[in-house]
Amino acid sequence: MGQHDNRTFGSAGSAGRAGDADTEADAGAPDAEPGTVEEDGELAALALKILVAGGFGVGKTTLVGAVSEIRPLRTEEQLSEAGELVDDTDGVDHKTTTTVAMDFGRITIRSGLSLYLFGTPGQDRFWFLWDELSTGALGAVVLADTRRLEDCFPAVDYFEHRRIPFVVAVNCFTEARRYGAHDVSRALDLEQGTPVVLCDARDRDSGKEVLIRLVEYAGRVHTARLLDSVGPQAGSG
Ligand SMILES: Nc1nc2c(ncn2[C@@H]2O[C@H](COP(=O)(O)OP(=O)(O)OP(=O)(O)O)[C@@H](O)[C@H]2O)c(=O)[nH]1
Ligand SMILES: [Mg+2]
Repeated sequence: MGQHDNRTFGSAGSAGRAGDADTEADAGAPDAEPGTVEEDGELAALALKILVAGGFGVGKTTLVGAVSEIRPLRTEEQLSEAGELVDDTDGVDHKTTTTVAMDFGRITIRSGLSLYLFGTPGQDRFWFLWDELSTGALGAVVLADTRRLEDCFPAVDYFEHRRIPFVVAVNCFTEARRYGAHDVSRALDLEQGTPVVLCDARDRDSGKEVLIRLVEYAGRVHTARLLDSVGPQAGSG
């Protein structure tokens, strides 16, 4: 995997284009490039690109679908016998489909601020898509299931190495034992300050809260980096 370092705060980069993916719905992607200024001088809605990542079957597609105000684009395919050899479906027996390219949705957080949501595929064989999907992302949500916490290690590693700010959102499946945010943070050996939130991926308000936490956190991280980059004299004048 390439070592891209693609962080832009306030820019959605190559966000928002569904391309020619074999999709099940028209995602309603906006015509205007995200994060731009309208010609009449009005500030266009700021659109930020957010990734929704995590292990197989943790609820990424569910989360994007729950919060999206447009009909989400999905690229689900049946889990096949051929895929059994390469797909790790342990612990997710009831699942019959899997994301093979990406999910796409959009949510307006407040007037003038929208998020474009890109759900990643959960299977290892689609890792090659991650660099493309993460280009220009403000930050990421790493969904976790406490019954299979190790499944989100690769996503945590991925974002830490690329210095893409992320929050860990524990999807509280009813059957799963509850753990506090602190326990999850320790178990994942997260860098200090990385937020851990508990959520229900099926619930719109819950998903929205996760996204707001991420935007606030990523905003702080990017601002701190910007101040760092202008040196110690910043803020002393
Ligand atoms: N009980 C419960 N079921 C959930 C929850 N979130 C998702 N599910 C179910 O779990 C299954 C997996 O959800 P998906 O959203 O497809 O998971 P995914 O992470 O997109 O899966 P991949 O793309 O294949 O990696 C689906 O059958 C959902 O209905 C949850 O919070 N609670
Ligand atoms: Mg999915």
